[in-house]
Amino acid sequence: YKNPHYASGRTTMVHLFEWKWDDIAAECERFLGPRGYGGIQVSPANENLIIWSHQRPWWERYQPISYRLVTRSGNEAQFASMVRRCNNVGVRIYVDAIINHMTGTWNENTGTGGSTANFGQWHYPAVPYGRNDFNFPHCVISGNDYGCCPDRVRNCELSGLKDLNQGTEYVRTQIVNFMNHLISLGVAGFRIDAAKHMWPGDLRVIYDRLHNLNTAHGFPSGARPYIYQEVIDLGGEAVSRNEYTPLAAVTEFKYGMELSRAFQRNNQLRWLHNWGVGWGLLASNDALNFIDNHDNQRGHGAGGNILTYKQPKQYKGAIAFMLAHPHGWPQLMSSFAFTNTEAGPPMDNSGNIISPSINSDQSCGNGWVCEHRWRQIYSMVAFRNRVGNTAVTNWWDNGSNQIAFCRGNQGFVAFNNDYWDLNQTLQTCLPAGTYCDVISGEKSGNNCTGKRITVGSDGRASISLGANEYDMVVAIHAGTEV
Ligand code: AAO
Repeated sequence: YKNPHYASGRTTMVHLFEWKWDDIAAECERFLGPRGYGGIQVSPANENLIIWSHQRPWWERYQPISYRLVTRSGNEAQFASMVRRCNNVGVRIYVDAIINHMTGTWNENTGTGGSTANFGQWHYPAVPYGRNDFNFPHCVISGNDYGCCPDRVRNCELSGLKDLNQGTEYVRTQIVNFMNHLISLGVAGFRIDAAKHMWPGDLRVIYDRLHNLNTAHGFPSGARPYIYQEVIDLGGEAVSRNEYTPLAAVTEFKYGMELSRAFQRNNQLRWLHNWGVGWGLLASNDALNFIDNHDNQRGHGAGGNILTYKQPKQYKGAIAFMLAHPHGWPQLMSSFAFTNTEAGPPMDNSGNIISPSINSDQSCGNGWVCEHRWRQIYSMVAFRNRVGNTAVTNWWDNGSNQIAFCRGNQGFVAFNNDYWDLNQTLQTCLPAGTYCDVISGEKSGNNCTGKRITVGSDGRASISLGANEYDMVVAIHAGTEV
C-alpha cells in the first residue's frame, strides 16, 4: 500500500482541491501529463450534504450522505471519464475517502445526488446505514481527548459527525464496496480521511479486502492501491502515527510545519543538512509530504503558521526544497483564492462550481490560484523526475540561510533566505556546460529565458542570488543545457 504506482519517471502528485472532474480531465491532457506530474488527489467523490446555511462551504464535502458518486465536481460518468483520460496521459487519480463518519446534524438534509437522511435517528437510507452501524454510546471528541484518550478519539464523534463503527461486518462491507467501485473505475489509491479516528485493526481488514488496481488502466497485475492515511501527530498525541505506518503510508504534518518555520526565518536553513529521519520525520517510504494542505492553509486541523500561496517567495522556496530533496513522496497543493476560511470554491448563485480559466501566460483565472502552474513549481517537479533516486551530495551552507546541494551528477540547487546576497563559486557536480536556471526562466528551444549558469570542467560554477530577487532559488539539472 506504499507504492503510488506512478507512470515511469514520475514522482509528484497535486491536490486539485474542489476541481470538477471534466476540468481535471482537461488539465491532465493539456498540462499535468506533458509537464510530468505523477498524480492528482481529488476532492471526495461520494455524495455529500448540501449546506446552504453556510453558503456551501468547502467542508460540506467532508459530510457524506451516501456512497453514490455525485458531487459538485460531477457525476459517476464524468468521474470515470476523468480517470480514463488522466491514466491515458500517465497521471494517476487518488480519492479522498471519507469512511470514518457520515454527515452530522443540520437543519438541511438533502445531498448532492438528491438523497436524504434523518441524522437524529442515525438513518442514511441511501447506503443504507442505521443506528446499529454507529458507535454507541454516543459521545463527542473534546480537545483534551487528543492528549489522553485513544478510545475516545476512535469511538466518539469528530465535530459531531456521526461515527461509523468499522468493527462491524456490515459497515466494513459498505466501505469496501465503495472503495472497490472506485478501483474498478481505475483509481490508483486513496487518502484515508481522519484515519486516527479509526482503529488500525479495522483499517487493516478494510485495506486487505480491496481489489488489485485495474490492469485495463495500465497498472501491473497484482498492484495494490496506494494508501496514505491522514494522521495528525506533531507529538504529544494519545494516538501515534506509528500505529498506522505498519498498515500503509501516513501524511507527514511535521514536514510542512518545520519547513514553513525555516523558510519564514524562524530557523536557519543550514540545519536542513540532515533533513529526514534525523528531524523526527517518518521513514522516507512511509511519508506523504507536503507544505500546506486544504485544512492547515486555512487554520483547520494542524494549523499554525503554515506557508501558503499568500507568501509566495517563501512558499516557492519551501516547495523547491521539498521537490529537490529525496525524502518521502511529495504532494503539492492547488488552491482557490480565499479570505474567508469557510468559503467554498468559486461558484455561481446556484452553487455550481465555476471552472478555472487559463490565461495566455498559463496561469489560472476565475478565482483559482493553480500553484501547480507556477513555473517555479512545475519546473521543480521536472527537476525531481530527472534526478530520480540520487543522493544529496556536496552540501554547502554559509552558516546561516544560504544553502546548496547536488543530486548525484544530475541536478544542483541553491537557496538564499538571508538578508544579504549570495555570491559564491560552488560545486554543482554537473558536467561542464552552460545550463538554464529553471527558477528565473526556462529553456525554450536552444534559448534560456532566465539566468545562464556556466559549469566548468571541475564542476564548479559561479552562483549569484540577490537577497531582493523575485525568487530565492536557482536550480539547474541535466537536460537544461543551452
Ligand atoms: C464542520 C463544522 C463544525 C461542525 C461539523 C459537523 O466546521 O463546526 O461541528 O461540520 O457538522 C472538515 C472541516 C471541519 C468540518 C468538517 C465536516 O475541517 O471544520 O466540520 O469538514 O464538514 C482533526 C482530525 C482530522 C481533521 C481535522 C479537521 O483529526 O482528521 O480535525 N481533518 C480531516 C479533513 C478535514 C475534515 C475532516 C477530517 C472531517 O482534512 O477537512 O473536516 O471529515 C488536534 C488533533 C488533530 C485534530 C485537530 C483539530 O491538532 O491532533 O487530530 O484534527 O486538533 O481539531 C496544534 C497541535 C495539533 C492540534 C492542532 C489543533 O497544531 O499540534 O495536534 O494544534 O488543535
